[in-house]
Amino acid sequence: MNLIEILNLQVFGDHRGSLISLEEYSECVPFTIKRVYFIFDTKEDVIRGKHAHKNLEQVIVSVSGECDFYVDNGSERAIIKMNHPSKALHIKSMVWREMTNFSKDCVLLVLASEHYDIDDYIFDYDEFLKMVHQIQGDN
Ligand code: T46
Repeated sequence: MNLIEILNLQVFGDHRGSLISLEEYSECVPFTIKRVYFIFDTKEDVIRGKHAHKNLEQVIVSVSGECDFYVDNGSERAIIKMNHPSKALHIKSMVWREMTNFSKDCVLLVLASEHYDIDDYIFDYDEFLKMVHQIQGDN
């Protein structure tokens, strides 16, 4: 399983400025968008996330400012600097995520494949690893 997909979004720019468009069922958003949320005004030294999702798929863009996005699928890990609106992350299910180093002006826009469901969250890292190994059949 790919740990994460980093997408380069097309920027429509002219003398007035720039525009990026995201459409469901496109190459960039390969699911129905059931929910949109944005994260802003995150305080310094805060770690957000610290969970994985059983089913949820998301496309995430830093539309302003920057932060670091740590991802871990149980066997691979990466830190992606989210520092431009044309850079999107497509995170599928069963990926542990943590977001840190938020700049004051950071706004993360998230397109989600499912409605909010607290039962879809895995908050315990050991439980996450156990589930990953069960899915891979190597427990
Ligand atoms: C994720 C990362 C990138 C809602 O009521 N509805 C929602 O759709 C969401 C996303 C959150 N909430 C409530 C639940 C909490 O009381 O908003 C509060 C903050 O959410 P949370 O602590 O989950 O925020 P993050 O930044 O840790 O995680 C969020 C998403 O929850 C998560 O799915 O992948 O952003």
